[in-house]
Amino acid sequence: KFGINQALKDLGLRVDDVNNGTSTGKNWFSSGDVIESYSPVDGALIGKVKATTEEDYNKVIETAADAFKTWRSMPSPQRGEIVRKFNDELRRLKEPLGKLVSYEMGKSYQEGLGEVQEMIDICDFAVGLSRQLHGLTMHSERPGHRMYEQYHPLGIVGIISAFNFPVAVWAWNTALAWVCGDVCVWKGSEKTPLTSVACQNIAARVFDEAGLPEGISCLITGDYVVGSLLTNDERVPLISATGSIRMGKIVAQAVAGRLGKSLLELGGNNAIIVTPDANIKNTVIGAVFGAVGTCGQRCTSTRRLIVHEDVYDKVKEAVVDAYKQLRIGNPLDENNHVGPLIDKDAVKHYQAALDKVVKEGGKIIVEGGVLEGEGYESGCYVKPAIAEAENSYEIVQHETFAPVLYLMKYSGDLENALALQNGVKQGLSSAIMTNNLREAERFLSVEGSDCGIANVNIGTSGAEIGGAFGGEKETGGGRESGSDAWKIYMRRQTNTINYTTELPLAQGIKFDL
Ligand code: UN1
Repeated sequence: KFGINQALKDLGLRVDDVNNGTSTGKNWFSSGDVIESYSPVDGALIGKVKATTEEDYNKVIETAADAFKTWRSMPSPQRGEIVRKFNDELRRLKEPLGKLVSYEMGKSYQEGLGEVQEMIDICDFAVGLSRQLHGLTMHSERPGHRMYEQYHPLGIVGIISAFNFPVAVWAWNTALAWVCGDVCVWKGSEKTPLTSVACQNIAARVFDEAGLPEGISCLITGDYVVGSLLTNDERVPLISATGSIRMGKIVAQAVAGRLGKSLLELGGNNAIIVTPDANIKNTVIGAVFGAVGTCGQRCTSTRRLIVHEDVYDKVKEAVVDAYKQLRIGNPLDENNHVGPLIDKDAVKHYQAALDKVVKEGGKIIVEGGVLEGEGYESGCYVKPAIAEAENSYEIVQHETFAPVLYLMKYSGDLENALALQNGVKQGLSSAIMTNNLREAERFLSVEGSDCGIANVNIGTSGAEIGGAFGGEKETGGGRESGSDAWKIYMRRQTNTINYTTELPLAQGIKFDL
């Protein structure tokens, strides 16, 4: 049903192999415990893969290190040409891959396709970038000297990604890292192992057909145990990790302990400020998509709606009304807006958040609950909920990866809304809905939003790949995807060349021998 077996077949995942836990992709050696992948859509076992053991891991890293010697010497526009070929394959396989993302992760098919589109977009970006890895040139203070800087590949980039964007976040990293001349070792989420294998197979085939060494793209599978092999490994100069703040703190300390580089994309607690000058219709679309899209499991999901008292009742009514229209069910059925949460653990966290907000004094205005009965057998379908709450509540201060939206009121000046918006530890995405230029500019000013992403008249989620993506404070400070985010994947070198017959010293120092 919904063509899942066909999608697996199109992606080269042989169903019987996958089901026996014997499936092995190229450039991926895994011989450890079996990881089972159950779909949150219908609870079915989709397939099994084996976890990477320490021995497997070392083999992967050696293969990657070996591949780096070839890859780093290839001119970057030629590396870009390989990324272009990889992108051709993504375009060809967009539908089956989008379908597998939807089925294994639970986001709507539209969003699954959207995620593959993000992969395609970042690859296009990377191909152009492959001719633009510019350094600056500068004027030397010494006569007959030239100074410039250049960027060299780093080496092995370790990528740790989360279940919620099981393929796009890998691509954001790997497409840039590849044109930069790095080789990648990817640990995808153990909750979505098959999408990782599917991607790895696509990449491996492209490299293989180009006669390039295996190891430019590597996959390791498993939980935090295999992740910690990567984060503690001195052979891996950069770790790019996406996930919870808790995970990020562990990764950051491990990597800092060996003075490696880390790029962290951690939790958000994203708010939309709705001012008296907001367009209410657009506010509702932005807020509802932001809160319930991907079943509230985006790091950019809208968690808080901060509404001015003058429009509070109107906005509240419109949003509550919109929630009544939401259709919850199989995400592969395009009539549904909201699919399941990733697993039953996530359902527990969702329920605990709703209990907690009530205990702290919040008022539920759109009832939540776990859905049962036909079509909901997996036990992962929940009703998106809204609670009126105070920003200071402990539960509001934390990111709950579920469709729970907190509604709060502000009065008076925008400054009061900004204090609420910035009054959390996370700093990923933020938005203001207003037609008032002064308010919009204040929101974007130094006294405005403290987040890595600040939007005017759009919601908090749905960033395009062209901008640098990431956030401040406990979100981790990393930037990936567009703009100049590529620089972290390279090492910078400053070069000074003397083309005279003398050796003048800098700062005019005399040193006569
Ligand atoms: C994430 O949730 O980890 O802006 C990334 C967005 C997406 C990416 C989200 N383009 O919502």
